[in-house]
Amino acid sequence: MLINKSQIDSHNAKHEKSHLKRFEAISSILSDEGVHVKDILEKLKSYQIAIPSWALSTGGTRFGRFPGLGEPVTFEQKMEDIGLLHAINRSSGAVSMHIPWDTPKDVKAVKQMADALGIQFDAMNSNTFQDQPNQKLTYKFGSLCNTDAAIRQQAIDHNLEVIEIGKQVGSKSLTVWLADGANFPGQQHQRKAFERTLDGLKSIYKELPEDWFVFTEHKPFEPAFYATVIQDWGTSLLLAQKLGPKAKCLVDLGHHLPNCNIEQVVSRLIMEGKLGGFHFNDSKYADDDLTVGSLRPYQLYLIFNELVDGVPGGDLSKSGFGWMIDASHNTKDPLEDLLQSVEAIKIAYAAALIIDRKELELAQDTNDAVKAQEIMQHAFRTDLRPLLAEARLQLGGAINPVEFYRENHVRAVLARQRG
Ligand code: LRH
Ligand code: MN
Repeated sequence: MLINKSQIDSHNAKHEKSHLKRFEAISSILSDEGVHVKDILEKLKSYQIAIPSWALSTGGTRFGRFPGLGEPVTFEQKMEDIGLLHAINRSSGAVSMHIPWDTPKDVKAVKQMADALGIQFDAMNSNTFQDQPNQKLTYKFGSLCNTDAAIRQQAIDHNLEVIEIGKQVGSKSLTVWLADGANFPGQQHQRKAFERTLDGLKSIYKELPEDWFVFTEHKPFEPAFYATVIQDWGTSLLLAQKLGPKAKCLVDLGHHLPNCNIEQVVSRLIMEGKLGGFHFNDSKYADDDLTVGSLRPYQLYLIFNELVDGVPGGDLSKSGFGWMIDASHNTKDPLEDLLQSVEAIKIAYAAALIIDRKELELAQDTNDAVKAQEIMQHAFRTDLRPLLAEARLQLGGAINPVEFYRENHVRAVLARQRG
């Protein structure tokens, strides 16, 4: 299913009058506050978020999965759905592939399709946390950390295969998330498991093309329920520092224990030049993979505050970081969920861009906590949705993505087409 321009135009024609009223109102308020609205619009327009190929259908949990209609099965159909999202919000111009879940039958055809849809290939994801049908050796007791050298080599070879596919589609990075760990004290030697993992990553690192990065993704638990080898940002940073300049740390927001100050972790990684990118999602308890900003939009805003503060000029699209969503849908239409997630990410970015950083620095230097909070919360509480809508409008997208999606019965059309 392709979205055509007349659908976008008729939607925008309906919403344009009220949109312009809101946009002009907030633009004049922000200009009075010394904010360069044009500059922010350009930053928002060039900021693209990658859609995970594995989040376009219903994820399910171990207790059940309730698939919806018209969900994509082939990688080509997943690309089609990402093309739909991008046509609607002009902000989803990249895909993050997961191998072997998305091993394309015809890489060239997939690349041509992506080019036609204006979609880039963001980080590739390897998978040594499941045993594939014709796999020789099991990852039951881990992959790169496994005590069996043949299993470690099998995992290294898989990552090199993923890099090969990535090179053909134009990706420039590999995300390595390892389920490796132990369920019981004494089951695994903590240091030896780390050292075997480091050795394995070194074998992968030395095969990385010159202009590529490898991201290590930390996670405290699940599926390992006592110790995970790459359990937190400290271990991920240690690995990245020991591997070299092409190794960075990927921050999945759901991979932090309750009350972890994730924005402080981001600040540290930026400071060390070791932030590689993000898997955006939201959670209340654990790795819930819920809609971004659906539970803790203020934490997301605080993370973007560190990013805008840490990246020269606050232009995140030029930072080289990986901006990816990693979510799983159980009760929402996957495409509506992703439209909401992209919106929440861009709202957090926009709010961080309007912070009066001079006044904030003064408040921090004079230990004026009240003033600092006033400045921070003023930006967070300013409704910047008209700026996002204007950015979309200027890029040829829909003023109100979710409404557009429903007005055009996109899911029903997909269900009819895909049966
Ligand atoms: C692990 C994870 C990882 C992906 C997987 C789908 O929880 O966040 O990034 O490989 O989800
Ligand atoms: Mn993730």
